[in-house]
Amino acid sequence: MYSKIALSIGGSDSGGGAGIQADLRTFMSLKVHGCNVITCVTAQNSYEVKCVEAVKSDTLKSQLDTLFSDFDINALKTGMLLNERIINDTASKLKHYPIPRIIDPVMVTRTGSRLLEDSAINAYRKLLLPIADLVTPNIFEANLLSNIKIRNNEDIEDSAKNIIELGAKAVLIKGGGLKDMKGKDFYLDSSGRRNWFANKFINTQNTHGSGCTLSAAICGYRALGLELMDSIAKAKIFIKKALENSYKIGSGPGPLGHFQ
Ligand code: PXL
Repeated sequence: MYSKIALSIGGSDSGGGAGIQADLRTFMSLKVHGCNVITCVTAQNSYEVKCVEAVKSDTLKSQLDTLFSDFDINALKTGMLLNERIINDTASKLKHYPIPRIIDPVMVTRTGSRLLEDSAINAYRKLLLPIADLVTPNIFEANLLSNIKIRNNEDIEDSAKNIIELGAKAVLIKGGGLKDMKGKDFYLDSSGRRNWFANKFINTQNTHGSGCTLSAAICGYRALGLELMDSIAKAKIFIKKALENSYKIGSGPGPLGHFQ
């Protein structure tokens, strides 16, 4: 019980449904101890991100140093990194920790709020993709990372190839942003292994934090020692159940039900 540790590096969602809070709920559900490094604080409810404040550079780096000097962390994921400075600070530390690194390149919420400054996209390409064991972009993020306009499943496969060429060891592009690709995610890795992971589509408006939850579940299963593709397959089952258990708490999209 709780012998493994996962770390989430990302933003705080005051609404409790996405970001660090979704990640910790996911880790707990998998019985993995969750550590967290806060990169920024958001003031948000179910329909808007009202304000965002970045954590200072020293505070960010100190959170990482303090954790790694004591805990034997088994896997980590990144979420909302907000700007180039935070990406720089994070990447300069992460490259020294040889544990599974899941990079969720969070850029925008489903309700359209920007969670990353435009100038930071190149920093993702240069600094984080080359040290990623897995990158988990949605369609919009894959578009921006690969400069490929994605309209169908062939475009998804081309975009994935491009992201691997940028140095990521593996990529999982989430198809949910396209009408015909709900619940279907494409996996490709640097050895050429490829797979379409498909879930039955769960029709709910309450999807706030689903991207965070998927990458956290993959990270949690990696922390437990599962291989990457097994971790993805299990995370897909986890997210299906969490969507079935999702609920509404405000006037916008509600959070997933992580307790299983
Ligand atoms: O789902 C992406 C995401 C990540 N991190 C934080 C968020 C969100 C979406 O709302 O608020 C803090």
